[in-house]
Amino acid sequence: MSTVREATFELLRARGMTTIFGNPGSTELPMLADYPEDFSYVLGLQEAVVVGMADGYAQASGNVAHVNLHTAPGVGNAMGAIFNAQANHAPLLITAGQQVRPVMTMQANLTNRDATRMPHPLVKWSYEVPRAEDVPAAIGRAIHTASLPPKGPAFVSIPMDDWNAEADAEGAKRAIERRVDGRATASPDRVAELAERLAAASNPVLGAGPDIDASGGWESAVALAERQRLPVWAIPATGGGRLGFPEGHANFRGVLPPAIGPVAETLAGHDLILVAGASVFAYYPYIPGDLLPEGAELVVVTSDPEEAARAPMGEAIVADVALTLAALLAALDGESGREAPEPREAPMTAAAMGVEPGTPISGTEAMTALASAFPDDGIVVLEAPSATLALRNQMRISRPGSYYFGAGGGLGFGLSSAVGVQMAQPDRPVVCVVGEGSAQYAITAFWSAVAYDVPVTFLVLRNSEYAILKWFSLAEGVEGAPGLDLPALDVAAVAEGYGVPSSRVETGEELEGALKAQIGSGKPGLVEAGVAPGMWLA
Ligand SMILES: Cc1ncc(C[n+]2csc(CCOP(=O)(O)OP(=O)(O)O)c2C)c(N)n1
Repeated sequence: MSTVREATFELLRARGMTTIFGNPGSTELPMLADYPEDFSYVLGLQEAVVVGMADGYAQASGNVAHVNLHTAPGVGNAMGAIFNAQANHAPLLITAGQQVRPVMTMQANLTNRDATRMPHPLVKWSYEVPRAEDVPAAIGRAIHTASLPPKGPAFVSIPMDDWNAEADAEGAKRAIERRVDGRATASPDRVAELAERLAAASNPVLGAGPDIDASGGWESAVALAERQRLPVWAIPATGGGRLGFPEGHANFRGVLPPAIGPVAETLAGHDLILVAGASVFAYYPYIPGDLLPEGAELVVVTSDPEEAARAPMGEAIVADVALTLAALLAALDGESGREAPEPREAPMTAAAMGVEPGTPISGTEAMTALASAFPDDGIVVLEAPSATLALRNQMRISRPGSYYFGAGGGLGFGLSSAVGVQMAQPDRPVVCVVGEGSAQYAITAFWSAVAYDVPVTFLVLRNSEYAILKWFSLAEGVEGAPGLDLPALDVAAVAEGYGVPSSRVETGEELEGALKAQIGSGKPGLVEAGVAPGMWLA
């Protein structure tokens, strides 16, 4: 005879899910009792950090990550991070504790009174088990749901008295043995038709989205661009949690602007716009204009039926992105006679742009220093809004799985997901580039990095303001908004308080030296750079 808890851990073990990210409360303790030795528990000190770490871990490992939250208030704290995980297509099993069944109806303290409704629009499935013996099957179902395209969070609320109940051995066995796969291929006719159109187009272009990387389609995207001589744009930074194409490749043109009119203007002259692995598009701010350049057709390949359905223009093929790119390559079978696009120029250094080294460090100089200290196998986790474009331009990241960005736009993803990414990729140095404002939303992630000896390099860009919001004020014609300055925010001191060794730098040279010393040191560490205010474009 085994308990529901034993059967559930057996199921998690069978799925390779032996790490649980959590912040425990009284309602979770029965689940955590007699915690098996082959499982690890990663404690986050606030639920946004718990989910953020799991988000990074899930994306960088490719597997479903398990998050365990405290009943209603824990789920409440986690909501912004769950919003991000949904936008990132991060597969998460989210379990939460619940009062014991006998006192739920009288709503005893800590009862999650409407457990399934609470996370509802942010998860693919939200469920509370009707009977204790259904827990393993419900958790199995949530794992399958999270891992099927579009990947995302699935939620199960579990009354705390369920864990010690007797398991339904047969039901649990069936749940453990099930296999569910979800990499759907596009119909061969549709692929053949798209291949014909691509071959016949006079000036086609590829828009590369995050699910190219997530689906393993990186090499196919490169081969397609090379053989078909396609210039390639990254989809707007607002919607791209990962890169879909090497940004140092000769065919790469840059990052599309995030607004309606400017996207069409940027792509003017192209007759066929093929977008892979993205929504079209995560526009922001609202700048009206044509959705597409005149005479252009757009076809997007996405594994997300919702992305396909809600797009305001063009055609969509709902299928696995990597498999579809590979099928398209096979159908094209050969090289196009079109001329190869002009190679993109190398990034201009601060010196070449005539920017004098100085204090505070200019954006370009800071990103040049980072690019120079960054190792070939490094991974960037980015949440420094006003530096996003300069970083993409200066670093030109060119390996798969090397860039993570909170596609939802909710701050707090940066620090926390960097810890999870590093745990999933222990052999690659992770550099988390974060604004001093953004750092505050997940500040306790520093503690987890130290507690679990996760050797992330944190680069904090201190410009003493919410620079991006000042830029938005200009774009929106807003004057006199309060709350956009951040004087005297000392992240290095706070990080030291959590045990992260920290240093402050005021010149580009110091920054490069400090980064080189810290990256690859095998320990978490922080460099805080005093940088120039304003939006950095290159
Ligand atoms: C959870 C959440 N709250 C508020 C915001 C709004 N917001 C967007 S950017 C930003 C400022 C970020 O400041 P900082 O990290 O210092 O970067 P900078 O703009 O100076 O580059 C804020 C508050 C948000 N995106 N997410």
